[in-house]
Amino acid sequence: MNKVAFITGITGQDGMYLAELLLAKGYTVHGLRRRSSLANTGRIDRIADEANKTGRKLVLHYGDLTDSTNLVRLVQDIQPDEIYNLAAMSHVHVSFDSPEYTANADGIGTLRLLEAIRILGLTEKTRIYQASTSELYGLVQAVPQSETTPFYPRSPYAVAKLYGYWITVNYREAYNMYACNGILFNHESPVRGETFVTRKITRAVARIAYGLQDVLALGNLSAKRDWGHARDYVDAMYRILQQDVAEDYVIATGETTEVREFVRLAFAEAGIEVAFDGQGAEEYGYVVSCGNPSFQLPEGTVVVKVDPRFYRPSEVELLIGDSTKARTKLGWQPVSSLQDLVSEMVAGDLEEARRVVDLRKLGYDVSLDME
Ligand code: NDP
Ligand code: GDR
Repeated sequence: MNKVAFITGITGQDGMYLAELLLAKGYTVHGLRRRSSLANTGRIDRIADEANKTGRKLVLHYGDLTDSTNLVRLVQDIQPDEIYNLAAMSHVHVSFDSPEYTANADGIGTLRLLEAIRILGLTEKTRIYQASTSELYGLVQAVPQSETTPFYPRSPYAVAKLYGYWITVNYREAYNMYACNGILFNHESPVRGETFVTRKITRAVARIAYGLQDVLALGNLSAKRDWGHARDYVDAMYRILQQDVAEDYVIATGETTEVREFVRLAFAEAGIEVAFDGQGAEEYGYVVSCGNPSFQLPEGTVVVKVDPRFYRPSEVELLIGDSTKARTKLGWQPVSSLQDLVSEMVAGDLEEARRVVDLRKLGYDVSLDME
């Protein structure tokens, strides 16, 4: 019998890659989608089409992590072997604006799913993966961060995820459930949400190169993140649920990079050399040379500036993960390097920008959404 998976957050970045992986492994995949006034299934439409053509099964259900009765009914109907709880209000900065909603969706939402499994008597059948995060480490206590490093969350998002982490551990211990946390460090891809810093950067690089945007406005350029590729990280999620014993794992590359350096790498990928000058809110990035003759960017053009609107009330300055446990026990390791990731993201955004330019040349009025 093929296994049945239920993915919350299937319309998000990780949901897309995970659905693709599980369908390829022969799973029947059910996903939770939210009702919205505009289409929100853009990331998985292609996968759903391919699944239909090849006779594989991908089923979407309306629902929300803030709605217990909906979740109980869905888990009852689906009878999943595995639940991947990826749904969350996942933007750290936005969580300062919506702290109560974030606690409800990201914290109590996890409890609602665990309770659905328990209420329905599925504790022996259904395994559950909780999307925990390196944001739990927050204010640096020690580096690199591993499964034993103390947590010190620094945002309403991270505090909500702290509840999700511990309630998952508690249900494992109290009810002998196969419930695990993957403590995943930042992972990105060409389908990363446009307001996370990597995608914001690669999209701006493409638009600036094609003359569609003047400048990239960023907040803290000195923050350091351990960035991997989402495709590699969903493979870890799958492996975490296939073990004999339920445990928690850190998933990371083990390398950390400043936001400023990511900017430099992304521009370089488009053939544009950028350097930085100035300090704090007065820092800026300018073009040193432009090796691509199609882009009109004279030396000295300012392409990056700091906008304090993007500073966070409390920041996480340094993340670098130690994933020795996952590498040893799960046989997991990342395939894509940071350079691979940057290349893939910039290539995707250059193509998108070029399409806009072409459409405008044909007389179409294409507007661009901006952060
Ligand atoms: P995204 O923001 O791309 O996707 C989030 C998903 O959750 C979307 O499908 C969204 O739906 C859905 N969602 C949001 N709120 C609700 C709700 N109340 N009820 C139901 N669904 C909801 O996140 P990622 O794919 O990047 O991340 C997946 C998970 O992993 C998240 O929980 C995130 O916090 C966590 N995480 C992510 C890391 C990363 O670097 N990407 C690192 C560590 C953890 P919609 O499309 O309608 O908005
Ligand atoms: P993060 O990712 O907060 O680590 O959470 P994000 O890409 O938003 O920020 C990374 C770092 O870049 C700095 N930064 C900016 N960030 C954004 N979004 N926009 C800016 O303009 C900007 N300028 C500088 C930030 O201050 C921060 O230090 C992500 C999410 O996917 C979470 O859901 C997940 O849990 C963690 O990664 C691991």
